[in-house]
Amino acid sequence: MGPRIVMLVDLDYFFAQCEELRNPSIKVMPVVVCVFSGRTEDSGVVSTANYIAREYGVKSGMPIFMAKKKLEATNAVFLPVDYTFYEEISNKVMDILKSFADRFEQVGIDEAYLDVTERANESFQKGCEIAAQVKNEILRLQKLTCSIGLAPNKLVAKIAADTQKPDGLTVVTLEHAASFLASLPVSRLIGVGTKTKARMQALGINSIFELSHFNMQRLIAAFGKTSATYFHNASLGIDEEPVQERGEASSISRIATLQKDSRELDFILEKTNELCKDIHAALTTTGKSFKTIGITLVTTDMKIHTRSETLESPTDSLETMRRTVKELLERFFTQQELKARRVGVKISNFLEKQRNQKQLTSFIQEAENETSVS
Ligand code: TTP
Ligand code: MG
Repeated sequence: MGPRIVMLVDLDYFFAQCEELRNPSIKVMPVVVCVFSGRTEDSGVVSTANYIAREYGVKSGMPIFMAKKKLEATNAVFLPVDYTFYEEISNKVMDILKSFADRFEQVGIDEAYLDVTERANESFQKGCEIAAQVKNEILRLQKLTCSIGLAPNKLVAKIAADTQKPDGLTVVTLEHAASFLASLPVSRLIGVGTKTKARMQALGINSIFELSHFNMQRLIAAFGKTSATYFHNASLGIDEEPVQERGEASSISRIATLQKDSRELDFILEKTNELCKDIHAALTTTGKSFKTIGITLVTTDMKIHTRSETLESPTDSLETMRRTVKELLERFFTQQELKARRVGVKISNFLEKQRNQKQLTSFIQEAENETSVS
């Protein structure tokens, strides 16, 4: 069985592109979509900007007054966010994407992973053709451009998609995954934020190549086993996270809002332990056991993050559920510097065994043997 074929589709400058759809005459101007806080006329931050505005240095998260300054000499348009409108368009695009996928996972308002392994007959060439069709259909039906990364897993697909924007299609095969990543800075890996990047720099690690060759014992000493293993595997382009359908029939989930935004593990665990207990009670009535445990975090920037772990064998243990949730949370907060606003837990049963598990496992072992020599 060949490697998986996974794509990440990310719509270009999404909120601003939606605004251009509504009013095509602004397409030739810098367009800045703003979250106005209402305190003063210009207080608030930039949500996103079109690529014309980006040429002037305007970015997501920048204060509006700063964006106005950068665009002073232009005919720039500043518009307030209209989530309802963007969501409507997002839903239509997601429906198109679903029709192209064996398995589909939406990860944000303008992003989704598609596993196309089966319909591409395990051929990367065919996968590329599907990716091109996806781009054509989104353009034809919704008049929107997107950027796609096509790769053997989610991790590489995401980085590939970010490489060429807007309107890009970047393909990275299994054989080229490690060399594709090697020259990139570590900050390109999901989970390496400003703090982790600085800690890696202090260890002399700047590029992903340097990370992949860094002594494993020292990496564990610096980041702990779970994160060190993640960083090491990620640096080699190894990632086994499946593309997960949301809302599967065989899943039980609970989500709750935290009393305050937080990244404090003990505080969050109090809430997730309660959720686990609820889920476990519901599970008991079904008489089933589960194999996959996932967490969902809505962070202060309103983005939705999910992480999951699939166990070797099914279980109905509350303790295992809680322990796995704790590990997933620990890993998430080592990789992200965001605070959580809402937390969720989900358990699910996977009927089919993940198709390429065996092959990837042997790839990991080979890769580790190679690097442990250095
Ligand atoms: P992104 O996909 O990160 O950004 P984008 O689509 O605007 O641009 P790109 O071409 O680089 O993909 O985010 C999707 C939408 O989420 C974006 O259009 C607006 C919103 N958003 C914010 O409101 N604040 C932020 O800080 C970011 C990063 C995004
Ligand atoms: Mg986008």
